[in-house]
Amino acid sequence: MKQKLTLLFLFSVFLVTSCQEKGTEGNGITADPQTTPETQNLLVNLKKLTSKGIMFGHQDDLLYGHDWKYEDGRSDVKEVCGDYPAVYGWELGHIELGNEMSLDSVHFDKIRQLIKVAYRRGGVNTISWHADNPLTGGSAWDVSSNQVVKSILPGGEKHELFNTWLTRLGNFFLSLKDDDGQPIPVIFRPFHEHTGSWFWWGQKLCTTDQYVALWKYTQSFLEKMGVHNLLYAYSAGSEFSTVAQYLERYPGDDVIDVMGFDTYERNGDNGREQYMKTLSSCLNVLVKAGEAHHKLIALTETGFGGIPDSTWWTKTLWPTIEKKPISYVLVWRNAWNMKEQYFAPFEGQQSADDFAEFCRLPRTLFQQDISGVELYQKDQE
Ligand code: BMA
Repeated sequence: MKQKLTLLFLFSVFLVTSCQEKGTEGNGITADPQTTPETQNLLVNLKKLTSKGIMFGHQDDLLYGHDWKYEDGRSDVKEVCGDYPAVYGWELGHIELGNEMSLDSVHFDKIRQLIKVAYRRGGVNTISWHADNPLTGGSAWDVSSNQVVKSILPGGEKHELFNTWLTRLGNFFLSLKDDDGQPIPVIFRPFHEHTGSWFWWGQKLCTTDQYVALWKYTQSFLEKMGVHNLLYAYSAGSEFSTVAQYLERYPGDDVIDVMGFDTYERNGDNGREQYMKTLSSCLNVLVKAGEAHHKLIALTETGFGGIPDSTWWTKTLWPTIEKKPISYVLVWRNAWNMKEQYFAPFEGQQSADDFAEFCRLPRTLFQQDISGVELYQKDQE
């Protein structure tokens, strides 16, 4: 009997410690069990906000626009509809190299400063990371080797280099502080569009196990650095048609907070029909996956480059997403130095009036619609 009790005791100790090691005891809210209260509040409040509407997001909105860069207070979106987006996307590619400027020629100091501005307004910040290829030294789009992910995992020849890169990334996250020195929560969306094969972490460039290990390693590295202001977003391309396909490389409920995908309308025959069909079917799958795993869902990137359709916002995008419980829709950047690359309108652009109408819809949420919501405060209800 005594022996049995001892065994039982030892087994319980094993269970408790292994749960603690894996962090599975959690806080019941976010994937990282130690996230800051503001980050937890953000996730809880974003989930609630989905009943009110869909937030609009724009990549690099405050940094530059179609024909300007670094002008305080400016935003192409605001100039067209009178309000800032509710969600602000930022890009950290080249932070890993220790550079002062990103791959899009933007100073990381400026990004840090504007993340703070957006946070002060009560907006939501989300960060993508087109990290260079650590094995070849090429860009994120260098898919010449399928050994890259393997090479940066423990035991791989570029593992130490990757640790250095993650340290630089983590230091940036640690530097995001409000006026009181408290960490600013952000949604971190690395290794995105992995269902396609155009980035070194893509479908044909690594195995499922390697991709999942990459996520887990990254998250635990950042946690060990003391980074606890992140919600982690898993964001596929549109190459899936079932929940099983969507979740094929899902790192797990203990890693991910937000689920999403990226898809774009392209010029060409049936471009609009094709886009609406893909968007709608992927959203149906995303809704199911989100419900099954109790995750916040979002259309993490979309748009129609150059917006050659004057009613795109109210006749193509909105009818396809309006009934879905997504948290936000983010359109990509208006590159000041590439005149054809823009995804939000600017004054005089052919879809500007339609965008202003889209902004006025009761269920599209821009900055003023969410400023009163206090996304980072604990709900008093
Ligand atoms: C891409 C394009 C590139 C850019 C990259 C990272 O989709 O916008 O011009 O460098 O995103 O922001």
